[in-house]
Amino acid sequence: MVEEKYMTAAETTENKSKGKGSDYTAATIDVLEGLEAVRKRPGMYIGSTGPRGLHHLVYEIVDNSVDEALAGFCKNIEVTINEDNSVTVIDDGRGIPVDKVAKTGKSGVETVFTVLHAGGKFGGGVYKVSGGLHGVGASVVNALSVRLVVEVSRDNKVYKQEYKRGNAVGGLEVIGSTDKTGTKVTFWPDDEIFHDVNEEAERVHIVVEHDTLATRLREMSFLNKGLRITLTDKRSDKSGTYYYEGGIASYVEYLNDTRTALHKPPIYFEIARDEVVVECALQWTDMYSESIYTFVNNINTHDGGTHLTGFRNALTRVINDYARKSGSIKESDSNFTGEDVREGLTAIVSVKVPEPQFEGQTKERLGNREVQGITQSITTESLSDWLELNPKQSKEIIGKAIQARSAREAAHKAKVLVRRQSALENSSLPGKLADCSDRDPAKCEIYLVEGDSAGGSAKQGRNRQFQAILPLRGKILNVERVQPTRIYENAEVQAMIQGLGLSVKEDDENGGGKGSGLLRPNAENLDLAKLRYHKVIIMTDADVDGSHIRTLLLTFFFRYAKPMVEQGYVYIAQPPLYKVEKGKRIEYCYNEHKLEAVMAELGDKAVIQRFKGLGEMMPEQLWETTMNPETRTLKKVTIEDASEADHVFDLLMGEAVGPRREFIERNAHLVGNLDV
Ligand code: 28F
Repeated sequence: MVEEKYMTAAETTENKSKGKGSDYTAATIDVLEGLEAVRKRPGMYIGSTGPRGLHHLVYEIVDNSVDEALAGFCKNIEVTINEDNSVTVIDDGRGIPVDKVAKTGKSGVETVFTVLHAGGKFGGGVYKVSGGLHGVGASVVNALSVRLVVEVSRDNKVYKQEYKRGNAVGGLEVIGSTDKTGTKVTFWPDDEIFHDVNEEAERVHIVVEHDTLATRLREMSFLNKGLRITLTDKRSDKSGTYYYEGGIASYVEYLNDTRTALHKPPIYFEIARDEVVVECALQWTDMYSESIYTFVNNINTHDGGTHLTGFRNALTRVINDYARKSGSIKESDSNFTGEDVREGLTAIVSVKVPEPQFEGQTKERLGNREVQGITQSITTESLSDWLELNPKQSKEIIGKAIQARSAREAAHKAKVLVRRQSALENSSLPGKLADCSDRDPAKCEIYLVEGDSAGGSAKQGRNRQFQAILPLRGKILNVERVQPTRIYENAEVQAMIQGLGLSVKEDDENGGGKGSGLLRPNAENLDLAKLRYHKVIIMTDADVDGSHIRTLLLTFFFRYAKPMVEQGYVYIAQPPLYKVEKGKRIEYCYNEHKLEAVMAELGDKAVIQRFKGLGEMMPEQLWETTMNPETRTLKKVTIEDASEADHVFDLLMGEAVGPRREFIERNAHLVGNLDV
């Protein structure tokens, strides 16, 4: 079964950096061993040698420029993807120091580009993006580049040094004079390291993608207000400038641009305490889900941490206190839960911490205990002041929390969910689920198939030992726009919840009460131990309808079962688009590119069949091409950037027809094959 897998080229190529003979200082040996280690196991330093790892190289170099901005010396960063797929980054910071660094006996420039983690150890701004665990530093980029050229402008001179696969090919030379300061780096990623493996297990070269960089660079400019970042793609002449005076308040407005805000502008505050800077932007909308993104020194902490805990504690406390003090809720009324006050909230919490401690498997959770109290006290003071000063808008916000609380309590009282929960418990499975015979979830997979005809051929084509089929009728509920409790009323969603065995852990703090089983947006207490299949495979037609239902399903999983996506349980089946036949030869083509190649090979005598829908395929064809683990390709759904995914779904699901129409037209390829 082919899943996403990248070979580390270094495992296939002897490392060429080993020099022969001449004397090495300790530092030189350290450098050689460091660079060799990077080329031997690049995945250890940049995560993977696939597209994500390749883009990581760009982020490492840009992060060094952002460090200069954080230190207050850089205002502009230019990123260019050149025609030959090399990348150039230019900043107008102070320019990397050129004098000798005592520790390494090399110039500051050579230190930054040849000593591992140099960026972190050698000064620079107080809050280092690249200095953190996430920043492996520019030396890793250098080691994984077939060539790298750095030019430094400072002290009225332009200095230049060149490297090949991390090794300096000359000294730091003065090549000119200037009255500017700054640093310019161009690097050519080493395609011995970065390549993809396609269906035919052939190596295909991977290149930097404009849109991928644009998302991260836009986020960087939101996080660093006043920093101008331009991106130019010389291969397509696409270019964009990201510059937000409003910083994360503009970020919140960007995320909410397809929603109806309850107050304008977003609430914003930035306060420093004990060397920690807490910067927050909040805006409530008419949505039912919450979107809170947190950052430490510009690093996205997807798993939250002490800053998020402090923020959420303050939010719940302040909203409850204000609601009572302003008489919006009576003494006898119950308190709002955290979920109630966060319903419809979009917020960015961005803290700057001198010595951040990251925890968790992916090091994306902040551990510093002191930051919780600092964030909590700053948020309490700032939010209380804002509520006092904006009584009209505060009333809107409290009104939303009141709605959320009553919906939760109504659902709880109605016991609708408890009945549902007992139904789940005695596992009365939906009628149309064609279950598999194996009972071990780890071995089982379920196909969510659109329409009864495709469901029929999937049931016939499958291996009933470990493959279950759940046909889903037409457009399932658009979960984006309804009260969380109403999703259970939708037969399709309920069949899926029961079929998959989705439920929350008993003692959920959301006040749904014992055994409420309430599946709410952003459920963190999803009980994956009860999941009945460890592969949930979305199999829809390759047309716009199919991609719409796939997007609805993905929205449901993102909003109500995010851990399922994060832990890699959700997949998208890849049915073939064409069948090409010539004599005995049959070829299935999964994309236009492959079709062209096969047609070129077989010539125009070949007969092409375009599969418009899964239902057109014979059951054994469907098995052979799309369901047989030996021959199929499954695309694992990963959350590359929840905020982007959030935004994409919002555009697709939101009520703002204009932006959606424009988005679908601009991204037909994306919507057609939504892969986030
Ligand atoms: C396009 C990539 O890498 N910009 C950088 C600086 C500035 C300083 C610095 C960098 C000091 C001795 C290591 C300057 N003046 N853009 C970049 N701009 N690194 S990287 O210092 C790094 C250490 O060697 C800098 C005073 N302090 C720091």
